Amino acid sequence: MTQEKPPRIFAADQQARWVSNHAGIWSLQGADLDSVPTLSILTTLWDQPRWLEAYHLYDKRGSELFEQICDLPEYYLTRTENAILERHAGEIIANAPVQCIAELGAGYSKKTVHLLSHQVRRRGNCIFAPIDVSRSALLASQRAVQKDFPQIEFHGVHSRYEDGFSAIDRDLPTLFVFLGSSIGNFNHTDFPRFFQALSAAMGPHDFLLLGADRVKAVKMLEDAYNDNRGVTAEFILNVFGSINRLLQSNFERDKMRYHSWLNPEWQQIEMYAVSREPQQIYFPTAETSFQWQKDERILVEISRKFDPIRLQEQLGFFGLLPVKHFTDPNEWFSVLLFKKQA
Ligand code: AVI
Repeated sequence: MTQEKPPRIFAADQQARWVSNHAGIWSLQGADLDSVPTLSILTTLWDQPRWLEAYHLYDKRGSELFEQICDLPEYYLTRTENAILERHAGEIIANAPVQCIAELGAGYSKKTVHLLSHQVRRRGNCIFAPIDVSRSALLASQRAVQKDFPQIEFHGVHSRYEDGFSAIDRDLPTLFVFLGSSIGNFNHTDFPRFFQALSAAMGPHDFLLLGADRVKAVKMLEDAYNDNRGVTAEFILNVFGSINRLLQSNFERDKMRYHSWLNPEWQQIEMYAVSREPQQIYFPTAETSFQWQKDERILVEISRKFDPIRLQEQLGFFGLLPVKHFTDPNEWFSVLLFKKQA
């Protein structure tokens, strides 16, 4: 463990809680990022209907498959959002006078590079604090950012979103960045909980930049989540391999298929694993099992689609005031800038 002094991104009462075991990467002392998944998996699989929380999808293979999804011709989200950021990063940074950029679920921080380069150009310096539960993603982000922007102070925060953003000093003007329409993967309970916690953690000089995929024609949406090459199906069904490793369960890839559709009332893509035959699923570590019936669906992920104006109004109730709305020529995707109400 390296004996680094916790950086000034952390509030004074948080400094002692964060430790570094790799220069520039911080973790909460004693935090066990693996303890919650077991309980989450078992409780949601015993719900009616059965479902899973989306974060289980991102084991090593899942993260690789998601990277492949981002490059698929049908999956317009990543390239559309990237083009919006490339075009408007200067204006975004001009409207958000901050010293720190904190990215939630940073992944490899590919799109954020546009913001970092304008921040450096305009203000000369910057702290970049990606927050991610994946250590390998933080290390990859660190390598890329330190190579291209040696003047940026990099502090990777290895934690769940809420632990990470609530530790950041409220007096340090910060732009929180949450891209990729990841808010679409929150259900109707997690969504308000997330924005309540984020807004409470934000200081009076803070901003939020949010990427949100928009409501649009059914075919385009359904194709984006059911690609010709079957990468999305592989990504969704891969979660059961990861559950098998964690819980020594016996889900079998060959005994399930992928199904997705746009639920028009909820304006969300729903992604399911469907059992091809009746099967008993055992969880030896928890000494329990359930019968997965033929054609019974497990909801693995939802991806909600948004009306940007309504979203702006909704976030106003959390004390987040709209500053600017950026979109692409087809109006497929929105990047929204908010300011925390002082
Ligand atoms: C990460 N998230 C925003 C993606 C989405 O579009 O909802 C996850 C995804 N699932 C299947 N394809 C992409």
